[in-house]
Amino acid sequence: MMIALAAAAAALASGHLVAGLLDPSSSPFLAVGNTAIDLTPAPVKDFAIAVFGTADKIALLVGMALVIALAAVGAGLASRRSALVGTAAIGLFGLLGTAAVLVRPDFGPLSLAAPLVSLAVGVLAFRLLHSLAASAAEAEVRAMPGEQSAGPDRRRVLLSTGAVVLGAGAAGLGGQVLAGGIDPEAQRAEIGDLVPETPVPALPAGADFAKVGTPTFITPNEDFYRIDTALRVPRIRVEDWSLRIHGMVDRELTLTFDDLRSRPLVEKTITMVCVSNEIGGDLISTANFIGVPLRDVLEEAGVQSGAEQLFSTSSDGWTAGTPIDVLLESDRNALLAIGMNGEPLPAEHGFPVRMVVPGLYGFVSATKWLVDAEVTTFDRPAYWEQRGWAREAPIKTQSRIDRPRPFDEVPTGRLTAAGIAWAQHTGIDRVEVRLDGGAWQEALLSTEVNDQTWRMWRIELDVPSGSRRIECRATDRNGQTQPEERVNPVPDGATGWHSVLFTANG
Ligand SMILES: Nc1nc2c(c(=O)[nH]1)N[C@H]1C(S)=C(S)[C@@H](COP(=O)(O)O)O[C@H]1N2
Ligand SMILES: [Mo]
Repeated sequence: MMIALAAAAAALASGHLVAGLLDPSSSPFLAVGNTAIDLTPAPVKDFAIAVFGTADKIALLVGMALVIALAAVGAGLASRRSALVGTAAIGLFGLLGTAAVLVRPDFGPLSLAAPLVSLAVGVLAFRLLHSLAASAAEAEVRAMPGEQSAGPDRRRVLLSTGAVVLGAGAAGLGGQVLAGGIDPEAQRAEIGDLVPETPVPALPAGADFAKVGTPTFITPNEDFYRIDTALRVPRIRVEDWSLRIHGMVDRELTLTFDDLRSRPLVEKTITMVCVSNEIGGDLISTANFIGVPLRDVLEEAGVQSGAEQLFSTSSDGWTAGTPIDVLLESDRNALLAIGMNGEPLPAEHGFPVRMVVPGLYGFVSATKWLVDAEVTTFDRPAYWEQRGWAREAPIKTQSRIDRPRPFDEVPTGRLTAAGIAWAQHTGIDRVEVRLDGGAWQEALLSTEVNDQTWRMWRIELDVPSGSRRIECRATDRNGQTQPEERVNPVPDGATGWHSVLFTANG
């Protein structure tokens, strides 16, 4: 049992080490995890995001490790007599890892090395320890009571197993360190602060109501929500990075990071939101994005008639399809972004280059670690469309209550309620609030920054003592009031009014 566990650890760790040396994303353990993410049905993924939030990836890896350990224990127990079962089990897991690496979108000729080494080390370690243990047991049986046995003894088996576990630990750590060879932080430091030629105007006074409980208008980079399918944040060397724009264009373009940086950079304040955001959820954030207008780049390439979408691909093979007509709108301000709040993009937010399209949910527009952009028709479904989500997904008008919080206890009487509302690219016209299903009252809105961003609201309410329910609803500049009907995020975004239960005392 111990032997099988040690062999499994050795297999995983050696694969991780070789992957660290040659091609970090070919680590069989991570590849199985990534493939699991890609194959997971959307509802399960949504559940994982809802339960574990941004810790969903850790949860997956820990779960995988537990499954492998259990399988190893089982195989170890079944291998008491013969090494066959254990060898077969390790071989099976090895092949699974190899298959997972094979189907990775960034599969390259060197990628097979890691899973194959992993398979070989696993089988070898297991057979070696197993035969050692077998002969130790045999020697013990043969030895006369009180006599020293002639063959290898238990101690040696234990020591060898320990050595394999230690070796596995070292190899695993080595793999982590080597995979970290490209250090995004060092590269970001080298790029330094980004100074746009057209910066955003200074934030107007009264842009947020943070003092009464709304978020700050600009979300600090470290607090910006993060959603992606990447178990290991892609690490891209800036010098190696380029973006190919091709397909239904008159002139194919290949842009390097320097090409982008040497263009006149613009800065735009944009609120991004994830389609998986539940009513009242927090998958929404705002930043000053710095970059190159995507529309200019598309016009240089010359979009041909009949083109329907920009099919963008990340370095780790994730894809999004964005309607071309949206990207070509003169007031859309879609960006090839290289900066966020004055700094180069953080690694988790797409370093070195990502797309940002105001007014569209991230899954159809906000490709991080962008490396390829093909102008094409809608015939080709992108990552989430293949999994049952919508092809086109404009952001729905929404609002959220931040104060009071659910189950707050507040003093009876005057209460300041506050929250946010958003209708990117259309703008918020008004937010209304009501208590216990009573009459709607209009809230005070924060100063508008631009129509691509969220807006904060606040209102003074008279709250009688007892259990209370507060609701809010927003109306956008097209006159559309958000519908009361609750609809789940799948396939194109949740609807419904946010409500919060609280108690007034005294
Ligand atoms: N490469 C890549 N880009 C991606 C994704 C992804 O899984 N992989 N997720 C998208 C989704 S669903 C959203 S909501 C936004 C989130 O961007 P953020 O993590 O910077 O907030 O990125 C988009 N870009
Ligand atoms: Mo998303």
